Amino acid sequence: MKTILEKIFFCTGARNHDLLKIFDSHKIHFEFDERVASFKALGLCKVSTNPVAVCTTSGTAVSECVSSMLEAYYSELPLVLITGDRPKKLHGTGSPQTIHHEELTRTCRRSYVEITLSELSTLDLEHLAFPVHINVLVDDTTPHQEPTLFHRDVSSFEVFLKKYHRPLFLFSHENKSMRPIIEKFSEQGLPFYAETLSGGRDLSSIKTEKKLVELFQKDFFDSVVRIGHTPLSKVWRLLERKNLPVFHLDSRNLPALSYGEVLPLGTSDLIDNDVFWKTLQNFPSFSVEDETHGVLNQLIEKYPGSEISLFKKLNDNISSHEHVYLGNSLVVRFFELTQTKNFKVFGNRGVNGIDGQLSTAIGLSMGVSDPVYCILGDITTFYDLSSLREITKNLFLIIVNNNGGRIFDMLNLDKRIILEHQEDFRKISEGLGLSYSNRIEDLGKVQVLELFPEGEQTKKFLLEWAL
Ligand SMILES: Cc1ncc(C[n+]2csc(CCOP(=O)(O)OP(=O)(O)O)c2C)c(N)n1
Repeated sequence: MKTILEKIFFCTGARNHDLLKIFDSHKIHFEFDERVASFKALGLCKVSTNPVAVCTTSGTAVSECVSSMLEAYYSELPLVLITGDRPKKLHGTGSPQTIHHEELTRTCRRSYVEITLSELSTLDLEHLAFPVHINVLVDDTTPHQEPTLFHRDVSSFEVFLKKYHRPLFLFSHENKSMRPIIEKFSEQGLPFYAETLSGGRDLSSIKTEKKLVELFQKDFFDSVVRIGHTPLSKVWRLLERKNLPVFHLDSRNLPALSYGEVLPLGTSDLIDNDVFWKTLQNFPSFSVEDETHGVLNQLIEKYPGSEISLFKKLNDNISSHEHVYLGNSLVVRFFELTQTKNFKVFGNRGVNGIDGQLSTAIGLSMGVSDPVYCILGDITTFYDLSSLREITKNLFLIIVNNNGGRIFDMLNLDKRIILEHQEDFRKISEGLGLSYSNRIEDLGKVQVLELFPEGEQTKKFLLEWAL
């Protein structure tokens, strides 16, 4: 950047990762909590001669900076909010972690610029009034695809299926469990993948995401029918590039991709819809051989200390039908990978923030009398630390402490954004009067159970699993 920045409070994320190379590395201060980072930046603004920046990934990471931007606006401080955004073509589609950044800061900025990554490197802030919001469209190069068609009539689903032979049926999640429709669908003799938040994970005929991705990459499927909100699975991200025909059955009327045909119907509309079920019954059945589950179990035995094996133990030790709240990042993925039981699964997958996860689980536990098992990563727990003051009696917090944001390790991103640490939650839990253990045998007996997977074993596991 042309303008000298006093410091850049860089909040870790995949979307803003590429912005790292633009900044003077001596001036970067890494953080994971955007609210904290942006207030630190605000504090520094008070005494520095140059503007101070906070840089975030997309989604709720941006809204977490609104309070400090408001303070900067009314105090006339030179705060610079730099946000990594998804490509323009995905705006307004409901695609993962994609929200309207521009709208969020309308009342707390004096200038706004929307630019590409290369434009950021030459940007001069001199003529811009502070606070300023710079929204960077990362990876805005992929060509635009066919516009999305929106339908009102279920017969369009019939028309779509007539064109294809091997559709992938993908059940993601809705605001209520999708289990009833998945149960009915499983009798149709068609392969499908049900994600953990769908409530029907244990019924899925395709057992692992690895198998799903393999089939997808071998062009086994010629189309996709998505039922529910924005999926979690890796195939969803691959689809954006692959351009396979997609039919979206989404009650929000969102494609969650830059293309596809959308029918704004949810499972409560579909469960008794004759045209929908007749279309499926008339479809020639086909099947998938899934051997990956055996491989998974072998690796779980081979690497008992790995994070995945630990999740398998959680699956085995939590009884069916219990409430489970899953944090974003690896937790939701590894839980899905090892899940074999019918749990009531919850999470915040609207925009996938790691903020407010423990509070959401506490709120949920206030509405039920049964136990709620809340599984979070260490960084996610740190983010919501003040919630630890008020853990409800029926909430059992399970922290999977792998010493940082290990998702970034898996994505092979700059190691600095993992924010590796050696801290644990024992003292803070006990200091707040919470019962604590690090033995899995104490699951359901203590309010805070902290588990420490063995990083080397996880690495070896994942290398052999090779997703
Ligand atoms: C509010 C917000 N800020 C940043 C991110 C980007 N982000 C996604 S995962 C992650 C790290 C999570 O670390 P941890 O909770 O330890 O889980 P692990 O990756 O180890 O499974 C971050 C910072 C986000 N999703 N939401």
